[in-house]
Amino acid sequence: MELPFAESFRIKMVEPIRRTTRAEREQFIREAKYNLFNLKSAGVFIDLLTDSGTGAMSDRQWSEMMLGDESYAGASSFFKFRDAIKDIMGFEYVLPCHQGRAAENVLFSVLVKEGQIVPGNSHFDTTKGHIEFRKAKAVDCTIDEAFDTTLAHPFKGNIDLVKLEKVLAENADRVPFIIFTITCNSSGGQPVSLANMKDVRQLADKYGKKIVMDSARFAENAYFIKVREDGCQDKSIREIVKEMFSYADAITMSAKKDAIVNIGGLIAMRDKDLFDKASVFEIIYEGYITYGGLAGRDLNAIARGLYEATEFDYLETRVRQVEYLGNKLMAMGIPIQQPVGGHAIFVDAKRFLPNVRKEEFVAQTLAVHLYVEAGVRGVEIGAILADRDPVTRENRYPELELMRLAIPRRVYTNNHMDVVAAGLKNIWDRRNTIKTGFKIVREAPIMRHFTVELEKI
Ligand code: P71
Repeated sequence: MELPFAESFRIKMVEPIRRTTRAEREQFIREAKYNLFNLKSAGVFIDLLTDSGTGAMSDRQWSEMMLGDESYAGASSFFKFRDAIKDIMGFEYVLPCHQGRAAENVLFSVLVKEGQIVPGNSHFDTTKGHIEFRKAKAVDCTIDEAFDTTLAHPFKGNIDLVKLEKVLAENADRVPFIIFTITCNSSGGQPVSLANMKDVRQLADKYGKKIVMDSARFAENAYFIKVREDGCQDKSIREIVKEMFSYADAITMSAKKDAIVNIGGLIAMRDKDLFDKASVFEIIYEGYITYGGLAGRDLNAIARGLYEATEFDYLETRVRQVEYLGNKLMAMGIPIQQPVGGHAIFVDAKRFLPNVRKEEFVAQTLAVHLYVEAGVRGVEIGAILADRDPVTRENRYPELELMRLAIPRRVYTNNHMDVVAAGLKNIWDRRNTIKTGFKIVREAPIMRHFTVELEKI
């Protein structure tokens, strides 16, 4: 008999979680104004709100926490952090930051000016937020295949070269850089191929532009390259990572994802001049350049996490759990973004709930139903997250209404995945009875999804 696949870790410490009753959940979600961010985590059984900062650190990472050097400047922890980034990613200059959006804030303070255009592959919302906050524009150049959830394209994070060249040709002097988000969160945790990175590099060189990579899930991207891209099967994850970053001038990273820590982020770059300029904003916004809002112990844990996340066995365990849930849902006929991404399952809410109008927030409606049904917290990646147009203030309705089920790293077992699948199946079976969604009663002027308040229609 062939031995089945099993996780490449065993569990040394556990944290109890509590099942709640349906009546409790109905009350909790009402009190939360139907915004899943407003729920107390104690009222959530399986928390798939995000894979960001929610992973389980390894025993090695915890021991690194004890070795943290908490000196204000020049701590050994900083050098451990810097050397790990240089070794794995190949960048000379590094600035720690307290998380991903802080890295965006510091780097974009140098690079993005009013009236500019930043093309990329479905920018993440904080990235777009930091671009738009500076009165610049994010232009999505993702390949069209990414927007058809039924199409099993292996690299749905790729940039469409024709779309990109059009932006570059028409706005040559208004583009400060091109941004790749790896993996592309907004299109479903979908990877970018090495071939696409190489092609975009050539275009960038033709127009004299920088490439920035938003690298929150760079290791998952490298895993997909290894298993899906022609000619890459025999390359190691570390070799692929080196090659990916060889096409970038600078990166921002939320270390809360693929560095498997609870807090942290970074900027890395090749150019000393850019580093000097970014250091000024680093000191204003984050802290001194050798700690950037983090404790020495955090820097140590990130350094160790970067090595663990770039081991094939870890990545295989990680991505196969996401696939496990995805395969179960597909077998039930539930529409999800295919192929399954690296960190999450994205349920196609428009196809799941065809009777709910887009103005009533389809993906949010599905997420509320799933919480009430099974105590599972997902998140809306749809019209609420897409926010209003900064100029017209009209609601933006994105092509895809997705409910994301993000799976924390090394946290849940496949039994938990079974509960998620069964919960969704129950809703799927009564989907035709769900005809109405929600209306917004209060919202913030930017990034409204965190604090929005809703009412049932
Ligand atoms: C995710 C997050 C965290 C999040 C953000 C907003 C709403 C809900 C959850 C954060 C990312 C990301 C990419 C590709 C930059 C950030 C910001 N993702 N780039 O997916 O996915 O990083 O949270 O550390 O500031 O749940 P930060």
